[in-house]
Amino acid sequence: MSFIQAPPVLGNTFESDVVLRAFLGNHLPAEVFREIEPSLREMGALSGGPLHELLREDEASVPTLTSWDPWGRRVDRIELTRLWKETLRISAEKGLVALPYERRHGAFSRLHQFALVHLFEPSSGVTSCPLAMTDGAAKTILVSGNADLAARALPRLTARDPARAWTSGQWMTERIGGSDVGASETVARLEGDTWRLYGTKWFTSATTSEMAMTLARPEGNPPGGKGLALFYLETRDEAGNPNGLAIHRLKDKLGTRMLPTAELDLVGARAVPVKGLSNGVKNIATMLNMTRTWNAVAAVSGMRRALDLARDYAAKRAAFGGPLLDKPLHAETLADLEALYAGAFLLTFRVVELLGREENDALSEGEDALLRILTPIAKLTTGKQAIVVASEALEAFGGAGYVEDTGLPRLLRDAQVLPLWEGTTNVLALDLLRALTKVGGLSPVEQEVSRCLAGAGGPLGSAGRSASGAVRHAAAWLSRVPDATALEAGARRFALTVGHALEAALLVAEASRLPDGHPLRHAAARFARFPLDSIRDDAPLEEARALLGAAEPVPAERVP
Ligand code: MFK
Repeated sequence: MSFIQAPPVLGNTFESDVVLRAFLGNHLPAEVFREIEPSLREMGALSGGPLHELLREDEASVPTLTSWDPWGRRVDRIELTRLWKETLRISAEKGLVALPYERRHGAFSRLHQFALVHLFEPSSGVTSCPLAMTDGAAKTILVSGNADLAARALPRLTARDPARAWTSGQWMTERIGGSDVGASETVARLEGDTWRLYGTKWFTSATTSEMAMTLARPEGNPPGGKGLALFYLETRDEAGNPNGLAIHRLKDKLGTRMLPTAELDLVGARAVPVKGLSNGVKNIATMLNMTRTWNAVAAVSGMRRALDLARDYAAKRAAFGGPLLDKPLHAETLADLEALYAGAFLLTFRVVELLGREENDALSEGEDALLRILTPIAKLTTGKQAIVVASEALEAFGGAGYVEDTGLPRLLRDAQVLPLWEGTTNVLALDLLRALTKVGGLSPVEQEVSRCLAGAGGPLGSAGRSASGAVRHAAAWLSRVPDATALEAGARRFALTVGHALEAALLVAEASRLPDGHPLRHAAARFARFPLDSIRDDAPLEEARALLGAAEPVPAERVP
């Protein structure tokens, strides 16, 4: 019998996640941690066990669209995969959206929710997408002050009974713009006393959702994002017929393949304005900030899963006379990825912690500005890191990482969406500049870094100096940048520098609270040796333009 390699296996993913456990131990009151620990242990067992097995069995399944019934009636019915039906049921029962609205643990309810999401997400087949939008819709309706909508939708969006629970879509992208949402072409017309929407939405994720939040321009409104209004619509009427919607087709995507993403026409869909008849972009920003937070959690949970598999494989795969884990270069490679994960986790869960405090009126002075700034930073920084970790994890499996039926390529495909949807890296870098203008500069970040580094000595002290040096450089660049063009051109390098510096600083803060030898202390020291600072003081835009050939657009009639 020739050699057969044992595949990687997962254990209880809560018990094996040293970073999650240390963080919760440091940030939750002991009685809250005691109360929620059984739910986390149960989710870790489910996600590392039966749910992961179901994901592997159902790996190749995709949702299907049936446009017509046998008698010629338009039905536009989407059939979900087996895993999706199961994970939607589980997520309702476990309260993955409901928990922060029930507020059983006050400001700590968000930590409980997102710790569960972190464990659930990697085995969910990206059900996290509709859950993120559902959470975003619930919060947006809640803060809009629209009592009628709150009474109708909130009990459904936060239901724990799967038979009653709704999910929500977030339909923004049109053919004309995914980033430049203000250019949207969808029109809202008041017919009698009902608003009806007409237009095309080009990417509608989780199109099986019972409701959606969307943008449309009331007739007569000016162009731009201010002229749009935020609307609520239900996708089916009482009889189950589509509410003025026609689904064209489902997208054939690189990843998130179990997630039904449709192109659809709004052909007189009945809709209700959520908050006035203008300022649609501003009003949907609450939802965007929520889904961007979910995005960061999905990024770190994907990293954890890739590393769990790569670590287990390295322990059992022998080459050149011993396990891979004993090879100095393999150990170095995986350790760097572990440090990346730890930094990304702490940045993301700092946002989660602040979000919980904001929703329970428990923010300290200046922390509202910090939350506004950290949300785009966490989204853009972790989205990029998730791809690095997934790609390296695949490489750590050699050829097996490139073969579909190992399930490993999915890790990379699903990571690739994270810097792209909910705003690309560049859009988020520009959002950071928008946020800094609103809050009056970078000082909330500088204060956060100082707080993190206070009292750190020894190896942690030198790690802290790397973090503070990078933030100082970012602040200096921001104060010296000559004009708006140079500011925009440098925005991505600036944002990533601030993101990496914050991760390093948060690692130092966390490690300082843990005993010598704790893995997070090693992660902090290792992370600070990464190049944190990517700002270039002389990055002439003319050079970039010359390099691109200052391309004159090819006239449309010459495009083949
Ligand atoms: C597991 C994770 C799952 C995640 C779910 C994925 C579901 C997938 C569904 C999608 O992909 S939906 C598509 C996602 N699309 C985007 O994220 C849009 C990306 N584009 C942007 O974010 C643009 O920057 C933006 C549309 C906001 C630009 O629009 P405008 O009209 O040029 O914005 P403008 O004029 O700067 O801002 C308008 C107002 O909104 C301002 O307020 P004021 O009027 O008071 O000044 C801004 O401050 C405010 N605003 C904008 N972004 C904000 C914000 N406020 C708070 N937070 C923000 N993020």
